[in-house]
Amino acid sequence: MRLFLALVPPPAQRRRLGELAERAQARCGGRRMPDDSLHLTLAFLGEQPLERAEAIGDWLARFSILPGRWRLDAWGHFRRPGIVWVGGAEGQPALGDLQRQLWDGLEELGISGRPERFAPHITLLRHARRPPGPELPRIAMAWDYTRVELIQSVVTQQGSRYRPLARTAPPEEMP
Ligand code: 2AM
Repeated sequence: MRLFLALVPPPAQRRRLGELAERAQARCGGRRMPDDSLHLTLAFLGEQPLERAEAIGDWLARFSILPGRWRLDAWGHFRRPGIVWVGGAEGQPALGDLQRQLWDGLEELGISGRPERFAPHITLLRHARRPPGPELPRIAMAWDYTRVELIQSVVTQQGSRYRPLARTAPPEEMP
């Protein structure tokens, strides 16, 4: 099973990201991510056997994260695969801390693949023909996140579809 850990936007942010994807597609072309597939990948785990998927799900369900706010204010572009994304300015260490903490746990479960660099982004378009330009709307969003999800990516004729398998425990109450 092809698995990844991600933050999934709450409905209001998802709608706003969908509108941005629409505008971006009008300029850049390419294939738009469906609104219900929008996410921020924290760890890509690749193909894993079923037993390991279950072990990851059990581990995640016992794990609770420090809730945080990610401020989104920038368009970006990975040229080679034609990915157009939105992300946040530098200087928001909480997401990097969360990504490291998750990989520490994954490595204890025997999973490898921690990337050398983590560039948090939400992919809006794939196979775009042009980069985002200045005519696209300015982005000023804040996303309050409280949980991480384990998601299975299932390849279909219409592209990848995502199926949530497990999630972190609710955040602990402050003492
Ligand atoms: P991205 O689109 O956000 O850049 C599920 O496939 C998610 O895992 C995708 O959102 C993708 O990130 C990421 N992903 C897919 N293949 C990957 C790979 N080989 N290495 C790292 N991340 C990957």
